[in-house]
Amino acid sequence: MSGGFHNADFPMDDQGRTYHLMVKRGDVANRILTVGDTHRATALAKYLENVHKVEASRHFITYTGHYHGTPLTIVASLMGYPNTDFVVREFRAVTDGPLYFIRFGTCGTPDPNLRIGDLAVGRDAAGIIRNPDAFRAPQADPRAYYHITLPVPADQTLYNHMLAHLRANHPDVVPRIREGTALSGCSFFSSQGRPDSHFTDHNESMLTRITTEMPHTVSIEMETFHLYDLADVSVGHSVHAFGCAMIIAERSNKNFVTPAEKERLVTAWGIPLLDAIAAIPIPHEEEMHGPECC
Ligand code: R1P
Repeated sequence: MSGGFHNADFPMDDQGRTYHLMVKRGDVANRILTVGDTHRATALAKYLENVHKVEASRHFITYTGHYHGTPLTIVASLMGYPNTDFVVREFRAVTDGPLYFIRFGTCGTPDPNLRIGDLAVGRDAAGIIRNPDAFRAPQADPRAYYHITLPVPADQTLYNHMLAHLRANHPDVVPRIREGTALSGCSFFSSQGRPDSHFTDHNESMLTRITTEMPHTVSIEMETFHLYDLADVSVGHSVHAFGCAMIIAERSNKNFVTPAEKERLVTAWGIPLLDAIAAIPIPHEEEMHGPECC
């Protein structure tokens, strides 16, 4: 139990732990796999050795250990933009050197050619943000209810590394990798175009709008855009981001993954991704931390 937090701008306790994730220096490695679900994080953390677990009262769970000898963190980052923000900023505050965030999420796809089980990889990412003001003003343009941001590209070097590593070491999964735009809604429901008879969402045309305005969209989920956005504005570009998500929903025909298939996909994609993350080259890594790191 913490004795209290200091500094309202960036609260930390006497032991240097952050307010939301409860991580301190030494708790986080520079290579990070971020997943939305605690079960996914726990399932993949089984592949780490010498694991150190930090569980925060808000249910963020941070596992740090070694993956085939390489320090690596797996975090259950929960859902949406605010939780992504907590993870990236609080991890950044307790680490040195470049940080590499690989998001491995779940998503729906608007593309009728993509299938449950494919891995949608975000070459770039854009946000779909509900505009509350539009709901209180007379509107002629139905697009005013939701703003689709400009796309932010993935970190090119990291992107190339991840794809090259998967292609070279896991050729069996390569045919199911689908590259394109990752769209991140501010909600699971309204901004992703899911009908809800209990609310006036003005989102009936959202999927059509996406396929028309953003025809290269491979995924709709809730975090990748914010991850890319934050990486892009990180001082000195010290934060690097790559986002991918296993497709669990075919939005064009309403198919949804079975629990057994979802569980299978966690390791079918998770292991190749862990392999690729562990192989991310970090310049001057030894000098950065010394041999005692993590
Ligand atoms: C919604 O069900 C959640 O699942 C997707 C969305 O982005 C959102 O976080 O990703 P995760 O499975 O990684 O949480």
